[in-house]
Amino acid sequence: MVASGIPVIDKDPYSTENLIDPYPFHEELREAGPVAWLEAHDVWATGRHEHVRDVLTDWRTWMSGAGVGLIDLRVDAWRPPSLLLEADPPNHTVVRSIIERVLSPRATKVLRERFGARAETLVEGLVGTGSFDAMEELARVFPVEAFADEVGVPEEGREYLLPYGDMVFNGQGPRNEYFRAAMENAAEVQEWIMASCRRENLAPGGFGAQIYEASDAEEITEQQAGMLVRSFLSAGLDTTVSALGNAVYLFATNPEQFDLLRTEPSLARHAFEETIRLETPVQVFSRTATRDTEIGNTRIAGDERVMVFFAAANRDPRCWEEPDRFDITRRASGHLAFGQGIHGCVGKPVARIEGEAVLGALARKVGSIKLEGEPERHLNNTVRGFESLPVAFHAP
Ligand code: OVV
Repeated sequence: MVASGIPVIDKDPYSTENLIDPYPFHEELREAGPVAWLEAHDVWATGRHEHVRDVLTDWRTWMSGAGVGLIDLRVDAWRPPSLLLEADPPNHTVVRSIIERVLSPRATKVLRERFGARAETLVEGLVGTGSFDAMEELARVFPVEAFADEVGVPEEGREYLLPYGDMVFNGQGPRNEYFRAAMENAAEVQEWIMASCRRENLAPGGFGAQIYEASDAEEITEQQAGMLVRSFLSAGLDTTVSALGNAVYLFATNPEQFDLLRTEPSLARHAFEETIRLETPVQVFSRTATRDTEIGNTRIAGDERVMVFFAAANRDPRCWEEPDRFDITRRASGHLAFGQGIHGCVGKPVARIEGEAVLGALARKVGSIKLEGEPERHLNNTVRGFESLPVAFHAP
């Protein structure tokens, strides 16, 4: 029940139609006002840049501990809640600072060379080979190999990583067909994930092992350390797979932007930011009100939930000129693809190095990117990306 004068939207953001093309819904949401009521799920939603940012930065009013998807984790959780994503200060602060230390720009600087070299080899092997699937041969390969190596995950069983990510991100949505399909093999997938997070299965020196060092120092328990390693495997794969695939697609369909990148490969880092602004991998997370509050002039009662559409904010015409245009020279900073505030993506230094490595390699090694067929979407309740992306990389 909503008071009169409050905008109500009847579209379901999780319908197949909306997952394929979410942008009409995002526009409707932004134009409805600062906040609207989503009838399909009895939840609030916000999509203007200003209000999305405000909600994300006010963690005292907008908690994460009830979950950041549609489902209230206090009553119904399909996995033990994350100590990082689904937590609030003061507990969140402790674990966040440990992960921040492990993934800081300083600590991850060494990855520039390692990821750069791997990306060049990978891309070189794809140039002039005719038509191939960029998801299969590039976007999924890089995180599952390069990132998982840095975490120190065993090689055997890595085929479980992406299905787990699919569970995690579908798990943020309603219990719809996508949720159910992802959870079909849940027990087996979770068993491998939990085993991979145990100390004895992590390679020495990796991000995972470094988390356990914090338990040696008694900052956290061993059990908490395992849960934090799980956060790497939850958040670090599907997100970057989506971003890399979306980048290849955007360059294939905007060849003048690829020419620009080729003449100026140092734009790679910037191009990655523009990619995730325009095609935002994590489209939406939610928050729950800790008290009666308001968004714009609309009253929100304590314990009510609001879906916070990063992807809608990233195309808000109040914030961006020609928001739907892929322009790797625009000032994309201020985009909310990494969120904002105390829960802003802690892995973004790593994500950015991966993006810069791959886009830099494309800039230096590929002459042109051609779409070779109709791309197929990978539909997920939270992550926007492709299942297959047939392209050819032509030699310069
Ligand atoms: C989907 C996601 C994002 C960030 C963190 C986590 C999950 C987690 O499990 O901690």
